[in-house]
Amino acid sequence: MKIEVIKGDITKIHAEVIVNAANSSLLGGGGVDGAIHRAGGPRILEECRVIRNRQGKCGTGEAVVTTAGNLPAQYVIHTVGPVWNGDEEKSSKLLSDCYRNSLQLAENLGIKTIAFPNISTGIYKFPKELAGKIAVHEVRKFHSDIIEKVIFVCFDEENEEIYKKLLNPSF
Ligand code: AR6
Repeated sequence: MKIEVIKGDITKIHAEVIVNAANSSLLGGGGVDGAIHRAGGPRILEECRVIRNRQGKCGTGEAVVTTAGNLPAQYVIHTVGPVWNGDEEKSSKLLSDCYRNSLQLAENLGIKTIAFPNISTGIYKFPKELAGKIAVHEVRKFHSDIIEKVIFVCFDEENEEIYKKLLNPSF
C-alpha cells in the first residue's frame, strides 16, 4: 500500500473512505468529528443513530461505517480512539485497534483509498509522536490486495512533521 501525508482538512479529501475520530455515542462532537458532521450534513448522523439503535454504543477501538452525505468521500468510517490516561500499554493497544479495524472495514467494502485523521491526538490528548508511530506501524503491517493508498491527513504542523519523519527518516 502506498502511504501519503497531507496537511489539511479531511472533509475536503477525495478518498473513497475518510475516517472519523468519533466518540462512543456516535452522535457527534467537536474536532474532526464536528467538522465531518457539519460538512457531510444530517444524513451521516441519521445513519449513526440507526447503528446506535441496532448495536448500542461503539466501544473504544471499534469501527462502524456510514455513507458520507455531502462529502466528496463515499463512506465515513467512525472509530473511537482511547482517551489518553497515561496507561501507555492499554491505550496503545486500543489505538492500534482503531487503525486495524478501520482498515479491515475498508477492505471488506472493497475500497482502494482511505484517509485517516490523527486519531486521539486532539481532545483525547494522546501523545502525538507515539500515536504517529502506532498509526504508521499498523498501516505498514496490514497486508491488503484491495486497499492501494492510505492518506494520513494532518491538521496541525506538529503532526505533519511527525508523520513526514516517520515515513521518510531523512526528512
Ligand atoms: N481534518 C483533519 N483533522 C482534523 C480536523 C479536520 N477538519 N479537525 C481536527 N483535526 P480530535 P480525538 C485533527 O479532537 O482527539 C470529538 O469531540 C486534530 O488536530 O478531533 O480523537 C469526538 O466526538 C487532531 O490531530 O479527536 C470525541 O469526543 C485529530 O484531528 C473526541 O473529540 C484528532 O483530534 C475525540 O478526540
